[in-house]
Amino acid sequence: MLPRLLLLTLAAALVGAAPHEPADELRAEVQEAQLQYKGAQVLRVEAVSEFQKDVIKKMQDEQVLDTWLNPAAGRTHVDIMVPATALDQVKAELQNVSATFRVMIADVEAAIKDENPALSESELEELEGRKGHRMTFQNYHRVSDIHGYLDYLAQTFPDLVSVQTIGSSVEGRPLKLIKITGAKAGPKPAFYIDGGIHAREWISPASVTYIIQELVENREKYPFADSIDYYIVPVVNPDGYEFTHNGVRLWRKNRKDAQKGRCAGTDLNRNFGYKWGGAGSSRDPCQEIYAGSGPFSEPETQAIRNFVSSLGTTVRGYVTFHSYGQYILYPWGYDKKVPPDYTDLDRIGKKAANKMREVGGASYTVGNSASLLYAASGGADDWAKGGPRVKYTYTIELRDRGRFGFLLPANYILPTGKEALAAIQTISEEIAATG
Ligand code: 0X9
Ligand code: ZN
Repeated sequence: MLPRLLLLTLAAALVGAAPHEPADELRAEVQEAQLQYKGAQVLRVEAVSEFQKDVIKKMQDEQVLDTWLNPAAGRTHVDIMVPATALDQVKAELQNVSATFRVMIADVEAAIKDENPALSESELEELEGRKGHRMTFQNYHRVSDIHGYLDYLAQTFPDLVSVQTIGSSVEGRPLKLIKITGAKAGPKPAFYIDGGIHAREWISPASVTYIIQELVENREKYPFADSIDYYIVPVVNPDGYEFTHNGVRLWRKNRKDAQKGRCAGTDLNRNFGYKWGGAGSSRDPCQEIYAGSGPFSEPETQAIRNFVSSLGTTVRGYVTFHSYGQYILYPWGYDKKVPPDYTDLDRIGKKAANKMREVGGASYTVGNSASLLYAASGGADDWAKGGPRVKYTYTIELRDRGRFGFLLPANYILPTGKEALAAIQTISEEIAATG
């Protein structure tokens, strides 16, 4: 943010120390961000022309604002979060270029307080005593609850489920993967699913955990699952996710170089090694779309690459869940091009969108990632399609369309989880039918 230096100084004064030790720097960063949320607003800027887009992009590059949602085909608005200190300046700039806007979130700090009435430690303990785990779908949970639930499932359903650690995050947290084995004998197609690449998109790990619950604990409802081996990582970026719970709610990247103070983090969805470093990614560590020091420079993306590659050609599905906007996106993301089999991806994507509307009520738009949203290189989906050549590769942007954005209240977890499962069901049925 532009007034960053000023805020850093102010934050340092508030914590009572000049930021010289790494811990002080971190505390200052957290304090700074929290200050920025007080009175910050999310604005929806309508009918964005190329010129108006450039003005917003310049303010984004200068870190005056944070773009939450970019314009997409057939939808010309852009959502931006603006700290209270920059509101006058940004609104004046927008008026200067005749851009109209309306306030979507009037106070980001208040929206953060409202989204997740967290369970107390005693409530969580009661839950654990009664059910054997702490997971619910009425609240967003910490990584330890989500991982604890995976371990509970492995213990409770040993014939169906196994849990393995496929690597460690920058800060040493385990990257846990659950395998849910299809009951059918013989070799089966594999389906890789993940969530939580972007730390602030809380609905993603919550929905992926819901999918896991359904495929394991309510298995009889999903006969297609007998023909498929699922490999699911609910939290790809546990460091970033934890940081959004105990530090900066709207953090996006991983926590690479967090100890160095300013400009930590790599955008894991720009770090995959297919067309790495191209359009829509940045070499500047201070940017939200920083691609990292090289392709697969991060342990989190390395772990996924190594694991998925180890499955060989059996992988037929690859879905990575994000938010927000309600999109089913297929490659390519690096450029406005489509893979040769895009008609299959489009057909199954549309089938999934119909099923999602049926079960959850929300409308999802289907299309090629770069054409529908924007070009962004180094994404997980492009690597899955371009590297191991997984047939049904998608990025799904879950709810909502901007009313709450990343701050989607916890009572939306169930309907959104049901939609996410409906998408997985549609893709699974296709994979099961075609082998
Ligand atoms: O920009 C992204 O990484 C994704 N959107 S998000 O708002 N969740 O950050 C979209 C990624 C689409 N896929 C590629 N561009 N490869
Ligand atoms: Zn995302």
